[in-house]
Amino acid sequence: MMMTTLTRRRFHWSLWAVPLGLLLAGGATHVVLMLLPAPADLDLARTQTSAGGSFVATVAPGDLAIDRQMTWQFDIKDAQGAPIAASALRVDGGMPLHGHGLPSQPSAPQSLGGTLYEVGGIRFSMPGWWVVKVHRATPDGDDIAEFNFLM
Ligand SMILES: [Cu+2]
Repeated sequence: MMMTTLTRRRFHWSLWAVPLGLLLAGGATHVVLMLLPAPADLDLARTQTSAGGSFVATVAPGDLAIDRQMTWQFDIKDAQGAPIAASALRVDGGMPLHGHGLPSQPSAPQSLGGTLYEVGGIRFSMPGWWVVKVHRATPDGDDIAEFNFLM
């Protein structure tokens, strides 16, 4: 009777050892990533030219806050300085060192007239390095302008 109890207890431990180990290893990797500092030469400029050069975007994020839905304004013009159809634009983002996106789904950009657009539903959920990306759909795929934020 005693032996059976001991064996059963040992069996339970071995059952937990693998998932527990994986959990700890996964957690440790995440902690190491979280501790990595953002690049020292991070470009914090609020005006950025897209990687493909098809547009220039300026962001006016207003008051930055953690864990609050924010509505931001963007000035976005094509290479000729003209507005871009709002339907060709979208915004997303995330934390490059943590491998996760925004905890929210930003709304579709709304034209405020001219080259001004408004995007709601932008949220940061923790301190650290965040990237917010403006995508412009083009026949050759998305052209993207990136903004860095240190929270
Ligand atoms: Cu994170």
